[in-house]
Amino acid sequence: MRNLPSTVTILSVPFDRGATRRGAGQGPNAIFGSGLKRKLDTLGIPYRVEELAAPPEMKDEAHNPQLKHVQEVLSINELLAARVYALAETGVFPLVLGGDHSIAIGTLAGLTRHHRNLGVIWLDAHSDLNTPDTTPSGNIHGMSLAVSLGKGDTRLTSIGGAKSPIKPENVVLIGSRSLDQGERDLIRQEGITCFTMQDIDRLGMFRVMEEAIRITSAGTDGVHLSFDIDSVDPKIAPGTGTPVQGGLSYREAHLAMEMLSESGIVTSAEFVENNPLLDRGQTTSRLLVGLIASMLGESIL
Ligand code: NNH
Ligand code: MN
Ligand code: MN
Ligand code: MN
Repeated sequence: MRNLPSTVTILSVPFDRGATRRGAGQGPNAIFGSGLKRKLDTLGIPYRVEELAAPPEMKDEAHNPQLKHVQEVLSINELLAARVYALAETGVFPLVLGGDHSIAIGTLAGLTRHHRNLGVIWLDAHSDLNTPDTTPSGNIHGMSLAVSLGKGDTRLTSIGGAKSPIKPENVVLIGSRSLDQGERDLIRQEGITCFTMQDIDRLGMFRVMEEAIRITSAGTDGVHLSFDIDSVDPKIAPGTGTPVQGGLSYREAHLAMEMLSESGIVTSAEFVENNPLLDRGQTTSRLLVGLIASMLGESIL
């Protein structure tokens, strides 16, 4: 029952200017340090590794407290969008390692140049649906999904050139438990499917994932997994900048990855917000290696 992708390109994105706390920029190296390559070798998955150069720290000419470090966010995401687009065109599986979640802007911009109708599974304690008008923090990592739906600052929404923006009916949020008012409004207004932690408690992760797989694969030409490690409970995944209690258990997170692998629908993925400076040893990085392996087809039996 193993569904292994034919070839993977790992794009390491050491960028953390989309968040307040620094450290997620060291996330990719921590994941490699916890044995990702060995794991892929064991699974027999051919892969290549590329690292995007983080932009130099720029002086924000017109500093906007509602859109912090926008120059740097624009610069890394233009690079990332171009790279992801090229990879998707050649048919390899792009596996992006962050970095904070603002890099989803570039990943999705690149993907939606290739896919006309992309499904998105967004596993996160948050929904990242803020805009400069609604953001409580000014941090762009809290805006990336809104940008990918075409909402927010036009410099951000136009990254990657002409593309097909994500359609709200192709998006499923899973693990939500910290939503801002503007985000709740947008979820309702756009009719985005949102499985909160309460839904997971009531339905169980198995049914939630069955639904998520059905919704994101219906009529789409690809499915992207955007995995924010803060979806997992901070007791199990302490190495992240904005931990929120009451998250996914170890098994719930793995079950989600295993079901995605079995379904065979996932065409690209990103794993973000791993902050080794806040980790307890390598707890979070090791967990990520296991989750990535499950998503790529590792099975228990
Ligand atoms: N919603 C908050 C904000 O917009 C927090 C976002 N932080 C995240 N998102 N880690 O996944 O600032
Ligand atoms: Mn393709
Ligand atoms: Mn996020
Ligand atoms: Mn989050």
